[in-house]
Amino acid sequence: MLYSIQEIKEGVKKGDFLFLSKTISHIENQEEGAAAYTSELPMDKVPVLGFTGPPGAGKSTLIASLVGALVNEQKKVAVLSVDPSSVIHEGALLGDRIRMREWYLHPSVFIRSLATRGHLGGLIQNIDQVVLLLQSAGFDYIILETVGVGQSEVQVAKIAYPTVLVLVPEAGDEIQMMKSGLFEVANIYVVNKCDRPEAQKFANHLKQTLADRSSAAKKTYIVQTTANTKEGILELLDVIKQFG
Ligand SMILES: Nc1nc2c(ncn2[C@@H]2O[C@H](COP(=O)(O)OP(=O)(O)O)[C@@H](O)[C@H]2O)c(=O)[nH]1
Ligand SMILES: [Mg+2]
Repeated sequence: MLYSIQEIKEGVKKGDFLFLSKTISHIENQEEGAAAYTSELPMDKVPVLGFTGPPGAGKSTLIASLVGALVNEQKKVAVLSVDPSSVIHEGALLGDRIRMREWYLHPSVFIRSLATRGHLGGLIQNIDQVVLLLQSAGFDYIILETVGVGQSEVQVAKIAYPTVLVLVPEAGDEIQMMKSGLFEVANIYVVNKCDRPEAQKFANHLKQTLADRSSAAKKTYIVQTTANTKEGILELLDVIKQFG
């Protein structure tokens, strides 16, 4: 049974997680009438933070730590992870669940994954709508996690501001990112896994590369983190807040 626009307005205002989850399912499955769900929502200007980067870079770990810092500030946070629904990815999804485990039952944290089903047009429209819904549901921040492997992530990055590109000091990733176009759309560059020996060298190289590429108009930020020990997380949050 689909909801009426009135039910949506009331349910979203209450911010009930179960209701939000059901509503997102309707949107995700493109149920009849779901396209109109967000037509009368207030469109609050809630920041949408985008996290992208190669699989395994530590996006989920970083987000889990950041959520911790935000919850400490009494903030309410919604985390959306966008996953291409392929069999190989199920393992990663499970990994995300483990990484985010401590937040699954927290009353200030709403976590949800969206499958992309390889259908780009539908995907973007759906994400827009889900984000809009969440922006009306009383959250202080919405965090989007996408795997930075293709053009769809560049499009998702357009919804988010700032977009955080998570890189790791491993050969190949950097080159992959530069090719993907994500390098251009990112506002904040995170060098994660700074506990690795090559991290400083990688960060220096990244700084040089960005200095060579970026125009004077675009200020770039590089933050070094070790997500699993929460090192650099508060610094990252400070930088994110500058995009207010
Ligand atoms: N050594 C180290 N491992 C990390 C760090 N951040 C994340 N990891 C590990 O890297 C793996 C992938 O992390 P995950 O957050 O799932 O990456 P995602 O695919 O980008 O979301 C996990 O085993 C994490 O525990 C870090 O700063 N240092
Ligand atoms: Mg992840």
